[in-house]
Amino acid sequence: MDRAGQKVHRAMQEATPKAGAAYTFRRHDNVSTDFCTGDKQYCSWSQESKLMASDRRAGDLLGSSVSVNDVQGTALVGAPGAAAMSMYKTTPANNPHYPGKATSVEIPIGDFMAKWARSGGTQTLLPNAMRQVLQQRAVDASSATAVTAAEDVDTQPDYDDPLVYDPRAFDDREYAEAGAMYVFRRNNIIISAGVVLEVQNWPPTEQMKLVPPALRARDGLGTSVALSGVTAFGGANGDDGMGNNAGTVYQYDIKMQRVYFDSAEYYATEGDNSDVTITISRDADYIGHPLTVAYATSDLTAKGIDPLRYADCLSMPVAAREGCGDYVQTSGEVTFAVGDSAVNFVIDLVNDFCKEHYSEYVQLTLSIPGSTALGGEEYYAKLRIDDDDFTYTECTHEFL
Ligand SMILES: [Ca+2]
Ligand SMILES: [Ca+2]
Ligand SMILES: [Ca+2]
Repeated sequence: MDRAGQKVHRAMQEATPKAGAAYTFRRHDNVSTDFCTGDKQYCSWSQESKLMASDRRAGDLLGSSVSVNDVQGTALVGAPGAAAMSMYKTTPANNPHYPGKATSVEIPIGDFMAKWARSGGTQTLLPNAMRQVLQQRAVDASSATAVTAAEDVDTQPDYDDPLVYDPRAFDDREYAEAGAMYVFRRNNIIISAGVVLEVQNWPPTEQMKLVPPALRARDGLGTSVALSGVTAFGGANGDDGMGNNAGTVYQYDIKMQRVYFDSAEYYATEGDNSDVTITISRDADYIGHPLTVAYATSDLTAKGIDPLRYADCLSMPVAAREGCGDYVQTSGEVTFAVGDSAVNFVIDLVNDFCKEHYSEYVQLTLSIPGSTALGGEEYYAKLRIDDDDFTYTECTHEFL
C-alpha cells in the first residue's frame, strides 16, 4: 500500500500458511497473576500460549473449531484441512509402490468391501479415496485427450505434470483434507496457602492426536468439535459412509490423556529373556475410574510372527529354528481397575542360533479401543531386542 501516512506492514513469508493455531488467554488480577475474584474492573486478560500441531502442514486449518474444559484443563481443537498421515508424520505412499511388483491377493471379506479394497488389482490404506482418485484421473486424462484432439490449446488444462497420467505416481489427493483432532493439556496452576506459585501454562504442542481408522480423504474431521468432561465429539461433514458427504460424528473418551508408556525404549536380550513385560501407567487424576486401553506391536526392523507360528517354533530345537522372526505380534486391551496406576502386557520373544549384526526394534503403540494408534510422545515406545548369538554365524534363511 502506498497511501500517504499509512503504515506499511510486511510480514515474513510463512513456511506453513494456513496450518492454523489456537490461542489461550487467562483472566487474572490486574496487578498480579492471582485469580481475579473482585470486581471486573480489577481484572485483565493475558495471552497464555499459542497451540499448534506438532505435525502441522500448510492448509491444516487447525483452530477451525475449539472446545475447552477449564476444570480439567483440556482443549480439543479441530484441523479439518489436515491430510491423513502415518504415525511417523508422513503421508503414506500410494500403492502400488513399484511398477510390476504389486501382487493381488484374495481378501477374506465381502465382495462389496473387497471391491473397495481392490483398485486396479492394488490394495491401499484408504481404499475409497484411492478409488475416487483413480476415477478422477481417468476423467482428467480423457478430458485432456479430448481437448488435445480438438487442438484447442487455449483451453487445455495444465497437464505438464506427469502425475495426472501415471497411475503409480504419488498423488496427495488420496490423503488430502481427511482432517484431525488434537487434544492439548494444560499444566495446572500451583497454589500454596492462597498464593500462586506458578501460573498455569499450556505446552505449545498437542498431548494427543485423534484420528479414527475409517477416516478418508475429504472427510474434514474437526470441522466441529465438542468436549463434555472427558467425552470428545468431532464432526466429519465430508464422510461418505451413509451417502456422498452425508457426514458423521466420532465420539472418544479422552481419559487416555493421563496414560503413558513408562519408558520410551524397552529392551530385552534374545536367549536371556523369553518375553518382555511392557508397563503402561496413568497419573492420579482418573485413578478413581476404571479405564481400558488398547496396545499393539508392529515391525520396525524386528520381524513379528503370529501365535500359531510361535507355537510351531517353540516345538523346534533352537538350532533348527528357521523363519521364526524375532518376537510374537501382540495386540489387545488391558484395563486399569479402580485404584490401579499401572498395567502390563507381555511380548514373547524368539530365540535362535543366528547371529545378527544389529539390535532389532519393535514399535509399540497405544490407542483408545476402536481408534487408530494415538499420536503423541507418551503413546509411542520402542522395544529393542539385542542378539545373543555373537558366537554363531549369520543365518542365510529368510525372516530372520
Ligand atoms: Ca539366540
Ligand atoms: Ca539371534
Ligand atoms: Ca531379526
